[in-house]
Amino acid sequence: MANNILVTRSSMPSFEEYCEEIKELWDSHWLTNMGAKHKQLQSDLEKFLGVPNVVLYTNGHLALENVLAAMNLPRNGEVITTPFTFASTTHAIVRNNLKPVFCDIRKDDYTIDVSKIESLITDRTCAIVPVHVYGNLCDVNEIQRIANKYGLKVIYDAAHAFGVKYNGVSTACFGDAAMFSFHATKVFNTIEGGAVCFSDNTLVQKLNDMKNFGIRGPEIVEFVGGNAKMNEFQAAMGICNLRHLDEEIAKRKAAVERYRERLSGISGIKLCGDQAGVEPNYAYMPVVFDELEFGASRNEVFNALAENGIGARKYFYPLTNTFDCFHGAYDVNETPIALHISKRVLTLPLYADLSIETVDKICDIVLSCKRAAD
Ligand code: T4K
Repeated sequence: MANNILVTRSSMPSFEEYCEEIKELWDSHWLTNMGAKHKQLQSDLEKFLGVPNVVLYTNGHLALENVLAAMNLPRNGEVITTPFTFASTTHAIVRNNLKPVFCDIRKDDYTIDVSKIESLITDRTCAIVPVHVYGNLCDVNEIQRIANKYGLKVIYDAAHAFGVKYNGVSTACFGDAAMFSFHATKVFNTIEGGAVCFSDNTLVQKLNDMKNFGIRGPEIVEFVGGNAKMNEFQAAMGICNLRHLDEEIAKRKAAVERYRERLSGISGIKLCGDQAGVEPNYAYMPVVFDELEFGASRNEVFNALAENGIGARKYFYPLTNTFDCFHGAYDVNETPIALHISKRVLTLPLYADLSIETVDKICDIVLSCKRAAD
């Protein structure tokens, strides 16, 4: 049976609102290369996130690759990160000729286990790339303390954490820089897109030139850059979607609350809870299944949902440190909790327009797996 409820569904403004926003592009014929929409979205985001600098990108991955390159990290330098993430995080490190050193994750929120970072630091360590996975906030204070002690850069993969705040401060404001993804599947999207946020003003020119071939002026090419510019149609989508972000998050919250009502307290099911001081964005709905207690494995639940037209996803399985492309370079046993969780986690459908009736249907199927095993 074809899946008809997928893990997520892009949020879009009304057709009329988007058309109104892009109308001017037919007057100006200015479609890309840091046009008026690009400038407006950048300034809207700086205000919204309360961060001094936002540089926009065509996608989150190139944003992360570029900001890592901009940090002038030594070739083959070691970067402490986690394998419980999307391919992008690890690939951005490796594609910068840096060496990922994998740290395990915490059992409760799946972010980097800060108690294990210091034991991984060597004289080649140059940076930490933690991931606010599912929008769960890393221990930003402890990470900064360690980074200050050892003189390390901190670049957050905040792809999932747009709109998340800690004690009223946006995730854009932590570390040396934070990268957001504005992909179609995210809480806030620009179709494809991404951004790097930071306070160091000296990085602005560098990042802007890096995403535009290293071109400083019509006759000056300062260095060998690439092309990672966000176009005007993407920026226009962002301008529209930002107007509806509060509503988007409120609708997601309602769905998450229903999931929690139905699934919490069931033996063998583990959900993420709210984090102290954190204003969440309800980006994903991860559920961890303990086969012994629940009576059915993650894969059995996945299959039961698929048979009923529900497309849950195994974000993040497999771990990035097991990817074929690395030819066994990393030892997965060094991150046992990440391995444990990746074999048991399922992200259930979650998006703004997901109805409570559909959440109930999904929960009925999940719970029927337990009953079948009793
Ligand atoms: N760091 C982290 C931690 C990330 O999770 C990501 C991206 C990045 C960095 C890199 O950011 P970007 O360069 O992507 O901006 C999806 C997304 O493509 C990817 O952005 C995301 N993470 C990752 C977790 O999920 P897939 O391969 O699972 O996507 P796909 O095509 O299977 O789509 C998933 C579901 O989304 C579909 O079942 C239906 C829905 N969907 C998809 C598309 C493309 C829509 O509703 N509309 C759409 O246009 O990677």
